[in-house]
Amino acid sequence: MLKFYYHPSPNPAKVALFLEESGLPYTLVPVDVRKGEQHLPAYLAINPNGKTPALVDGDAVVFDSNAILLYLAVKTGKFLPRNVPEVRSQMYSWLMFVATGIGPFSGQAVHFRHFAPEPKAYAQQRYDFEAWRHWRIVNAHLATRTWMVGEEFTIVDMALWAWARAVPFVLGEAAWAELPHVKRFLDQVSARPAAVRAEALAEAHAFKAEMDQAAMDAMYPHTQSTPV
Ligand SMILES: N[C@@H](CCC(=O)N[C@@H](CS)C(=O)NCC(=O)O)C(=O)O
Repeated sequence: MLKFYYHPSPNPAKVALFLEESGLPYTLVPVDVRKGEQHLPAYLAINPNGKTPALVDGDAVVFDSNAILLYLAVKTGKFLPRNVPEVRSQMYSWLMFVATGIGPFSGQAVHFRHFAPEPKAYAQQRYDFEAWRHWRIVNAHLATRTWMVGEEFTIVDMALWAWARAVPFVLGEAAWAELPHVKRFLDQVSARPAAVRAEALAEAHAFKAEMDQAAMDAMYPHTQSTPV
């Protein structure tokens, strides 16, 4: 039985979608990052990066959401595009684009838009600019195609969907007017029954909702009221 270490936020959502799409049996293990559970020694033994998600499959331990997607796709043979170089090369490129561009820049844009203390104008402008730049690339890519790679729904779409859900929080409520193709993609994936089930996992546990000082300390340790 797979053990899926989960928090209701974008990177774990990618894995939740794969697990629900594939029907693989799994046990959900909540990791409440606003309570600091990502820093507990038992969790760090699974994911030394102290972030969610992680996956344990018998003796195999995988951390980092895109690594987990690749692991599960290779393990099951599901949600991979056609195995020809001109298609697989696109899969690796767009998967890493989401992993190293969409995710980190969107995450930092959220941090500076919603949580960082002043002064933050320069950092906010930089991450807002970069987040927009990445999302506009995706929007242009999706203008002429249904899915990110090839003709089928793949792990790249799962990775993108998880962050597309957060676009208004990342870029502001007006963002969809400028990203209509991303919105079409989001609606199409969100309508899949597995996506509905993946979203419902957020209710599986009473995760801490408040972003109070203790949560800030856990998630942004450099801001700690009592530095370690
Ligand atoms: N590169 C990692 C990033 C994981 C990550 O940032 N996870 C967030 C949730 S989306 C988290 O656990 N944050 C807790 C923290 O930063 O302390 C991945 O893709 O898995």
